[in-house]
Amino acid sequence: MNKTKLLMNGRLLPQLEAALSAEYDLCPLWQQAPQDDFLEQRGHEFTALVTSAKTGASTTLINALPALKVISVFGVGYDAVDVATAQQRSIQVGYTPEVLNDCVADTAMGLLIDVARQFSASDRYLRAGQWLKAPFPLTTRVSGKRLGIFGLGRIGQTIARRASGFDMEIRYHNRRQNPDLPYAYEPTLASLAEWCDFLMAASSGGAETRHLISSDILKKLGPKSFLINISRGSVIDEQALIEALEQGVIAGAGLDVYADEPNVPERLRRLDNAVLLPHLASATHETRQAMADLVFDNLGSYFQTGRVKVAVPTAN
Ligand code: 8YV
Repeated sequence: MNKTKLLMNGRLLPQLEAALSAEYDLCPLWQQAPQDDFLEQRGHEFTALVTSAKTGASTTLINALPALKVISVFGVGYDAVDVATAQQRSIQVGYTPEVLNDCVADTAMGLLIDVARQFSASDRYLRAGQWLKAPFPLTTRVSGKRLGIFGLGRIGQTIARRASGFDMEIRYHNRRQNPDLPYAYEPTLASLAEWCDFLMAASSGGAETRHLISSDILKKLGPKSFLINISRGSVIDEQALIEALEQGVIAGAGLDVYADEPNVPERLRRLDNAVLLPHLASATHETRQAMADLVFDNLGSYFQTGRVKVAVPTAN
């Protein structure tokens, strides 16, 4: 029996690629040069597309696949996928929420503690032989402080539970208040920033949240407070953040995501009050395997039942 053709946009975990190619006739798009010609001639052959949160699926790609019925995304963020176009064409879009909540929340707390207590900076200090000359300067306490979470979804709530273990007081801002949550709601991002010692960006990316953390919000956060971002680089005005860090408008930032990954501006890399991780929040063996399994299962479920196992919500 002929295997179903599956178009792959960007590299995935080796074991996922192996599992997919055992089940499907897997076609790596990046190996087809020139891609435009390939899509024009053979785009109509594909009913299924597999991609990552990073590579996504653009409007152009979706439009070049007239028979497309299902997209399976490796990741919880689908801002790089044109979901509106896909859903208008009744294309099922599967993704991988929940399974990465713990590792992303662990990373969020790690960044928060690191930027406040300066573990990375003090590690550099020790290795440079500075401890032999003087003790490391005092840092900022974490326990009992105020944590403002922007975007109290599944990941935000997992972070909140961890922060409660540090006796932190928690408030949040979302597009809408959620009365089922045991945390106080701040009506605006500005009031949240003004209130908190640590502002945690845990919202989704995309046009709706682009640059919402602006120079004004950073001024509201203030010179003793910290910003942490485990969501998407697009949520923060990165230039404004660099200026705020350089000028002491805020105390520091812990970042896992950037405006133009993997390019991180030199000015940001020079700053000692920034902890910079290379977008690794979900990158553990266990979590990435769970994500890979769900990418595989979403496709399998579509071909068995006509529905992916976990579909992205309907676009507004
Ligand atoms: C991705 C992420 O796994 O899930 C997301 O949205 O940002 C990460 O967990 C990573 O970008 C690879 O696609």
